[in-house]
Amino acid sequence: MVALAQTSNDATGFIDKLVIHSPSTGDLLGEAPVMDADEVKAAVARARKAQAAWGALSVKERCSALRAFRHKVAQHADDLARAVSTENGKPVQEALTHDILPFCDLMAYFESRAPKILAPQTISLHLMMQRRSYLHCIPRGVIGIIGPWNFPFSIPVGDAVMALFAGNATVIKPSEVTPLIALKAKALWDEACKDEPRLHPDLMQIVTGRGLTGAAVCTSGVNQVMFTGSVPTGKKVAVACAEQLIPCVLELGGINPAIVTADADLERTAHAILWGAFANSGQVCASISRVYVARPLAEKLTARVVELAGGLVQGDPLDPDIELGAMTFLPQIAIGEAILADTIAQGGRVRCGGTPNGRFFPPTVLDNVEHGWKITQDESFSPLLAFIAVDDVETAIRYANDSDKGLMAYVFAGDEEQGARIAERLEAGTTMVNNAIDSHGAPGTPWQGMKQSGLGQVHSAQGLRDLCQVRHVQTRSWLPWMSKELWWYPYSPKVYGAFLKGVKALWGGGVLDRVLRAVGK
Ligand code: TXE
Repeated sequence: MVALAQTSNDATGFIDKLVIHSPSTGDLLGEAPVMDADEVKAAVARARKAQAAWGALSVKERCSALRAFRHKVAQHADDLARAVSTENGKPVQEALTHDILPFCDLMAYFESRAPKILAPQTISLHLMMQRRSYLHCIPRGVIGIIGPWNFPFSIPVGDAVMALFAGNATVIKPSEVTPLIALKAKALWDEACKDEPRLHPDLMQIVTGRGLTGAAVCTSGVNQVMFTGSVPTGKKVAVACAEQLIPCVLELGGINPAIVTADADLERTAHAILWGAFANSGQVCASISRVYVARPLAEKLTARVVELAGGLVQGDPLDPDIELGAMTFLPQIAIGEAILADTIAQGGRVRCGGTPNGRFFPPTVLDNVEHGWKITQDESFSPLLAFIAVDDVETAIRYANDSDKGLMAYVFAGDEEQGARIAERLEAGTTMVNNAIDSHGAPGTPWQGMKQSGLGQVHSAQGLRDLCQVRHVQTRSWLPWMSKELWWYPYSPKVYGAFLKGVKALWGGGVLDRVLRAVGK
């Protein structure tokens, strides 16, 4: 493996175009334009025009039409997986099983469930029980999607299809590091439109460029933004959306802890932590980066993970035997190296891995680490894994929660029920027990961050509804002959007195409480 020079997709020097090189070989892969604010606005206008007919279809019709796109993606799965692997540097098997497969499953999941999820919902009323209230879901319009480079297909295109199920049109701004795969997705979308007349090419727009193009998406008249990326950029997106008074969903990464109890199954825990830390070279917002392990198990577990890590094969990501590819984003290597150097300087011990070889960062396991060091506080987004031995579960929980991020957490416990009890106390959007990182692949579950890890959620029934305006309609269901409600004009001391009596009788601990007690409530 040779050390590769910085490629232009990491540089800011190209003003007029993005020039994309393979992270693993340095080969030129292609170019994409850098679009300005006017071009972004024009894309939003085209999308809005196409949305009118799309949003007017029933949810069921949209679901049946979108099938054509799922077919195209699944039929081109090999081609797409290779394209993701080539541009991003991840092993081709990961490209298939982390990007393409979950995307197809997400589509199939919402195709069958979206009609029910987006159907009008009746709200049972309380005091005003003579009324009938219901919620109905209306598409928001055009959804802007600003994507990252670590899952360059499944995140932006997955967010886009959810927006489409909800009846919106989409404008995707892919990461400047991996724009080509988004253009490939768009080509497949256009193909699907030829097979399915209810789909329109303009429902999916791709605007390529760097940060300024992303910023332009937020101010281009879109009705919502879905952003995946870093915390500082996420905050800029939130401010821009606040100024437009449009909602945004932010997915901003994490420094995800794992707690391992003394009775955890050593083999499963070691394999899960290995994969959870090193899949996609640790460039996953859900990666396991810090393990708080019960002291009696600490050496055994660390040694087993080190042994397994030593067997991982790193190299050409297109080779199906390869388990670790190249780092996608060159600056990430320096971030990882700085955190590694800091850990060593503080007394941490490198049990395997260490210095990167060009774009290839070996799986690196450290122990003798103390909670509070940089490696337990800063997102490395690289294949660094720290083991911290702890004396009791309470300390592990305290350390796990001592972070400004809260995306994912993990518990490994022999007793799954005890594991779930620990999980409930962890400050994370999702905590998995005896499993690692793949809950994003379960489309019915929410993907959401607490604290600095984000706002809102993607996936899940709620995530789909959040892509709609949820409107409330209220009608009268009984007492329709009443010419006015009791609290309308005119006001008088008599009416005031009657209401006062009612408040005391109903809620003052009298009649109502006696009735509720009598019926056991
Ligand atoms: O992110 P940015 P980058 C983390 C990881 C990495 C760091 C930086 O730690 O080191 O983020 O990566 C667009 N308005 N994650 O530079 O800058 C930009 O063009 C609107 C975690 O890639 O946040 C790109 O499309 N958009 C993450 C997207 O935002 C703007 C996955 C993300 O860029 C913009 C990747 C602006 N002002 C990196 N500026 C995860 N959560 O999984 C830039 N962009």
